[in-house]
Amino acid sequence: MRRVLTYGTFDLLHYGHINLLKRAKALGDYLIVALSTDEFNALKGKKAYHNYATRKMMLEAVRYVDLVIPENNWEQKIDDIKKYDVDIVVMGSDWADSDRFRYLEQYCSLVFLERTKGISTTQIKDTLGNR
Ligand code: C2G
Repeated sequence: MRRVLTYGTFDLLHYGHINLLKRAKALGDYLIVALSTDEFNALKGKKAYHNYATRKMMLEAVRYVDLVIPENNWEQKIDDIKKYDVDIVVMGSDWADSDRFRYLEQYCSLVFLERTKGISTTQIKDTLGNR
C-alpha cells in the first residue's frame, strides 16, 4: 500500500483543490491531507474564511481523501512521514523552484504537481468581494 501525504489550507474548497487531491491520490492507494490549523495559518499571516473544523469536514467528504490530520507547524513533516509510513509527499508546483522541502527526499519521494490555472481561493474572495 503506497501512502501519499500533502499539506495545505484548502479554504473555500474549489476545483483546483479537487484536481490536486485527485492527482495526489492517483500516485498511491491512501491519501493523507495535513490541514493547516487556524493557529498555524495565523503564524503564516493567513486567515481562512472557514475554520479548521469546517475545512476538515469538507475535505473528509472528498472521495480521494482517506485521512485528515492537523498541520500545526513547519517542522512536523518528518514526524508525519514516519508516523504514517508515508511513501510520497506531494506539494503544489508553487514550491518546485525552492529547495525548501528537498530535505524530505531522505525519507520519501517528493512530487510537485502543477497548479490548476485560473482558480484560487484568493481569486474567489476578490471576485465575490467586488460584487
Ligand atoms: N492548488 C492547485 N491549484 C490551484 C489552487 C491550489 O493545485 N488553482 C493546490 C496547491 O498547490 C496546494 C493545495 O492545492 O497544494 C492546497 O492549496 P492551498 O490551501 O492554497 O495551499 P497552501 O496553504 O498555500 O499551502 O504545496 C503545499 C503548500 O504548503 C500548500
